[in-house]
Amino acid sequence: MRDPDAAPVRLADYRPPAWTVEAVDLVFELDREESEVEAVLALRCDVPGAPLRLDGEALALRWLELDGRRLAVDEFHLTNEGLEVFPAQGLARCRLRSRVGLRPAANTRLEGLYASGRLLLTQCEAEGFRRISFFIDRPDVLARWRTTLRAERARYPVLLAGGNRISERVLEDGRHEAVWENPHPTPCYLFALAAGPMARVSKRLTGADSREIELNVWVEGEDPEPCRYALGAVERALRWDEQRFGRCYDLGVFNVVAAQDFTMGAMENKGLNIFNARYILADERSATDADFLAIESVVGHEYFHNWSGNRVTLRDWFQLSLKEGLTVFRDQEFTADLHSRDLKRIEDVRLLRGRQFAEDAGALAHPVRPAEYREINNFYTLTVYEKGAEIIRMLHTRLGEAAFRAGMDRYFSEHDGRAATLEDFYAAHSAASGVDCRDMLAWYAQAGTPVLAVERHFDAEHGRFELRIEQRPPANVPGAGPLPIPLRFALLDAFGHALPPPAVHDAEAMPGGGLLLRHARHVLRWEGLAAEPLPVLNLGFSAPVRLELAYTALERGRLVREARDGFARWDALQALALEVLLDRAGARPAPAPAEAEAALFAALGALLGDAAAHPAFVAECFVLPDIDTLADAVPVADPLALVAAREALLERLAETHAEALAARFAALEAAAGGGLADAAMAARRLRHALLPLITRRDGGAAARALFAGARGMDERFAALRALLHAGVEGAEAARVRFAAEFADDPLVTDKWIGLVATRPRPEALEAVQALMATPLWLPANPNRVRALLGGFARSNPAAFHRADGAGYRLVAEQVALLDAINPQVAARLLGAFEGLPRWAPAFAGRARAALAPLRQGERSRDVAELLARLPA
Ligand code: B3K
Ligand code: ZN
Repeated sequence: MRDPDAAPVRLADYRPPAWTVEAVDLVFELDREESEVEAVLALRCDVPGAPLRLDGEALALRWLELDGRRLAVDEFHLTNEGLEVFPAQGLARCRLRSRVGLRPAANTRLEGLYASGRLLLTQCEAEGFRRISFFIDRPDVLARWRTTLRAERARYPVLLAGGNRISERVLEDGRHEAVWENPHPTPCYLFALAAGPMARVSKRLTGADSREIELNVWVEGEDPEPCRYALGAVERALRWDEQRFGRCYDLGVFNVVAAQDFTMGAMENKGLNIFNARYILADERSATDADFLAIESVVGHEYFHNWSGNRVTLRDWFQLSLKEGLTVFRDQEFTADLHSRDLKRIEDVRLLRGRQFAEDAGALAHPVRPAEYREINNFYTLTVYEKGAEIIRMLHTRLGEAAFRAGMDRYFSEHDGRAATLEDFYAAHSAASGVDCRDMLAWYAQAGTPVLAVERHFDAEHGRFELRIEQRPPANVPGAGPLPIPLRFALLDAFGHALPPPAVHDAEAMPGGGLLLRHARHVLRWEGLAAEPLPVLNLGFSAPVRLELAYTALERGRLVREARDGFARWDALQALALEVLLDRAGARPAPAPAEAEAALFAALGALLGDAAAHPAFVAECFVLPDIDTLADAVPVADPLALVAAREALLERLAETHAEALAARFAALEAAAGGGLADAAMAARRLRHALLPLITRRDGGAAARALFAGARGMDERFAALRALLHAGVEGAEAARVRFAAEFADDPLVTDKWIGLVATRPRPEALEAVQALMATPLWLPANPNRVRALLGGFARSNPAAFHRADGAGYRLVAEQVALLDAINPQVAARLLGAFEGLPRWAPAFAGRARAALAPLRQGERSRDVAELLARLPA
């Protein structure tokens, strides 16, 4: 085990590798109890005289050979973290052969080689390969890979590794062998294998560059049909990347494997993606619409990594957002192009404002490119992913699609087969566009969300209108300087028409419209206006900032009705709801709360009655800001007061529009039965957004009827949620029936468990504890932990923040237990405390007390690092 107190890794200390691995030849003798790995590394020394050091953890070294000679024990030095080979020093090249033993079945960290069901799988990113073989485990060591897998044929009939399969044969004693070769220079974090009894769905196609490609999606067992939707998503992703980014697939086969035990969502290993089963397996009987959309998006994300991450990889882990932010941007565009751009933007901004802003303002805030880390796995965060994607989106907004595409082409061709930095990326874009956009790098260096405070001035006499914009540093990073902000905006005249851009300004015009603000202060001036216009700022959320601009309730109502794009209309509605909720919670007084509530209800009522309004858009409008978003909007939050205010507002909304809610729900019944077509999904989205409101008034009648007559999982699950969360008659009976029907499906079991954990009542805590005392509690299965404890800690503020502190204690105790099983899962859960510095003192005090015992025992590096950042 590495020392949790060891000095942090610093970006400033980066040095190119002294030794590199040019080629790797691996031979695995696979077995779930005891596997053996023989590795031959062709090594080259680039810094004459440098010692040869290899990373290695939890490996049972059998022997070492250097250039064909077995090494004596005094010829190398072995520690918990790796190996130094003394006779290699001074050599320009050498071949190191090692043999190690591994115990996959005992590997509950799910890092390195591990067992899941009857499968053997690997997970190497970020630093898992060192748990498979001694290696120079860093992303800037790119090698060519040959992997031989040998195993008992009956137990491991399918043997997959990265790259193309070049041979297979039957061995003696019931064993067989497959050999795979990956010709592209690839770092070890992208290595993968999968072995075991698996079935596949498959499709052959011809790439845009005429390459013949076989796509396979595999799952344990005999029935591959639930992989069919994912296979379609792979094909859509492949075609989209060809068309939108001109990127072709580069091997003869693309394999995807679904795993029931997987720490994250999925992993983009070269030619062999390994996925959490929840992002592969789906049919209408067992998956919701949100599941299908998430599958398509994650499949796209991992596929897109083949260029943004794999063909061009990272120089070091500090550059993580170079692949993650960029690839999130690419998957967001994929979904927007295939479905609805407005809706995708709304969803992404909701996540960003609810969760990333909170992360960036909390105890665990960090820059998109942190300056140091102890455990890199702690930095796979919303900040690195989602804020990272926003920075790429700002670049896209600034340059426009054509110049952005030219910059991407240049980046990919200049760095193909290499390890790159963020500087390389912005240099490629600057060179291709002729616009020096390297100033965007400042966004990566500074934590926190900048504020844009805007004042309006109208001089009626001269028809002059001014927007005075001040960029303020994030509250938690007081000294920060101004960042480049691409601002899109519009002014509406009295008739709702958009006015031309400002006549006078001191900012830089962007090709696609809008202005690039570079300074702390800007003034935009319009002349010759007949009446005061209504400005809409940060259109499409063109920059990830907090906008402070005071509107009256009437003006916000106008924006909901008159703004041009769906995002701006939704955003105005959210702002109205936020104002009402914060006022009602006593968190931030509104100038005219009754008017604001009236405007909110009027706008929602109008949307409900507007048969022409897109149902999915209306659904988004009915999803009011969540507690994270509310808490993030005030310097100190009382979570339970926010919960109460939100509950009360939903009650009044349900009452005010009772008839219209029921009418719209009924009117969409036929449309909602149309399978997976976008129109049917939209109808269900709206019906299921309205159902919880309807359930507040009808005692659960509509939800019970929907549950009984459900035409698929989306309806069935929406009905169950409405029933369970409201705790109405029939709720428990429905849960029991649902649980029994899907008892052998772990993913659907996670779904109902998640509902129990998120029931917005303090007693949800006892329900969670009760489940933990049953065989359904599987602490070594990350999906189950996330469903039960993740759902409780992150999505049930009413129970997590319980006034007796029991919610905090439950989570803290479980972090300690889970840390011994899977540190990444434990550390994720601990993240639920990130908001602690901004919780009202009574809550913060109880949370600190709950965390205190955790600070006593021995902890993983993952958990220790986060604990050190949470206030004691
Ligand atoms: N790159 C992986 C995440 C690996 C996480 C390691 N702790 C999945 C993804 O972002 O595509
Ligand atoms: Zn990714």
